[in-house]
Amino acid sequence: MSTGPLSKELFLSAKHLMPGGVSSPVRSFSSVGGEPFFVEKAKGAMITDADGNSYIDYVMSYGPLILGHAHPQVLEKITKVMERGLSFGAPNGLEIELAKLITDRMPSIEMIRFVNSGTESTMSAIRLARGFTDKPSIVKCKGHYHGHGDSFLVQAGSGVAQHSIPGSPGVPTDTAKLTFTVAFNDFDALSAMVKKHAREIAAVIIEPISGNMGVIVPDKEYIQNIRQLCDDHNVLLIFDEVMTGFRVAPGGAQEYFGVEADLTCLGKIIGGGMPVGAYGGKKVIMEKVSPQGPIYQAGTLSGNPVCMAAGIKTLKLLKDKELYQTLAMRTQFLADQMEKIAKHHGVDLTVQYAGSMMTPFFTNKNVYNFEDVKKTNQKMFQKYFHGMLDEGVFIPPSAFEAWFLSIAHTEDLLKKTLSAHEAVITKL
Ligand code: KE4
Repeated sequence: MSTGPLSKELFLSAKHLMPGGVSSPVRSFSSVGGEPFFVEKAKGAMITDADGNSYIDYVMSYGPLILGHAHPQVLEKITKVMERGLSFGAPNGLEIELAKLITDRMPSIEMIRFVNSGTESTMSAIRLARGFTDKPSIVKCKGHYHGHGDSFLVQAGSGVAQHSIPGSPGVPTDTAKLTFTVAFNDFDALSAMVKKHAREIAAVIIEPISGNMGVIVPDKEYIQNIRQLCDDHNVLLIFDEVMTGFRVAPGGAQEYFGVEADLTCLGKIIGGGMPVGAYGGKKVIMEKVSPQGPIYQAGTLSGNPVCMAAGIKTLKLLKDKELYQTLAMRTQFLADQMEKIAKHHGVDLTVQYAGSMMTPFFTNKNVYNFEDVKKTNQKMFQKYFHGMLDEGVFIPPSAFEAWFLSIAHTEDLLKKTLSAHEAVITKL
């Protein structure tokens, strides 16, 4: 499908002013071809482009909008608060309110610092880990995305060294060398790495449930074993729960697996669509953060009242457990039916999910790591993406992303999604 005339015009102007015409690369449709539509408005599970075309939205701003777009109670709360000022550059009570809501649900977080994005939360968390342990290196998993901090934009080095090399121009080799990369879901590889380099490794940072190479849910013992490994070798365990936090369970992946991290990175849902990130964890570690401790981190808009208000109302509306059960049931229903329909039409499809995030992989195998993901049929995904768009369903424009359901994704919208899915599958 080609976009409508107004989106085309907007994209043309945008490309003169912004690299690729977008504020974040995935939005450019570069992974699937074609041009992105420009959004006019969104409400609930629906998003409408500049030419008036509406779609059932499974991007949902890549995770924050578990309550759906423009939830009336969130808007009401923000409006009230913004009339008292947008940003103070001084402490305000709403920071305490959101901090309490988060720490009540994630007991591993005894103390928290607000920032403005997931990238800031992970960047700050590894600086804190390095400062606390006085060790320079970190370990991350291949296929995990922790934002665009230099230490994370790396790729596996050649040979056994596992010292990473820059994954983007502009990342210094000396910085990349301080990041070890290892396959996700392979405890032996991680254990060998940590045992060999424990003296220089400050932390292991992990997406406890992968979302950024598509959804991959590891076995519980994998996560439990990593916890023990870090304890045994004086290495901090950082859970990057920017995506999974308050998404896969009321208390995030740490509740899902029953495993606590030393530090947790958050974003997305805790801002309810407004720019909020946070990192937090054991008091003995967090007390090292400036101004209480020597490890510096700061931010002009951190903790600003309007963003805090959006997060507070969002988390308060996420209070009841039934909501998570409903979201999980609907996600499972959608995933199972999508697989069934594909099988009926002889198309290999595996849909992996956790809570209300899911990813369809065009393969007849389970997907356990980044190597598996790369073997899935990307060409077929591209056709599927455009087919679904033509049918009025907007899914993430990359096979390496997660779909997000919200409480606004009613059974009726799921049925509409499944008929679109069947219409597209038969043409693949
Ligand atoms: P932000 O800086 O984009 O707020 O958060 C970075 C980040 C950190 N950790 C995890 C687990 C994340 O998923 C993210 C951001 N997720 C992507 C979606 N794959 C954001 C979408 C985008 O880059 O535009």
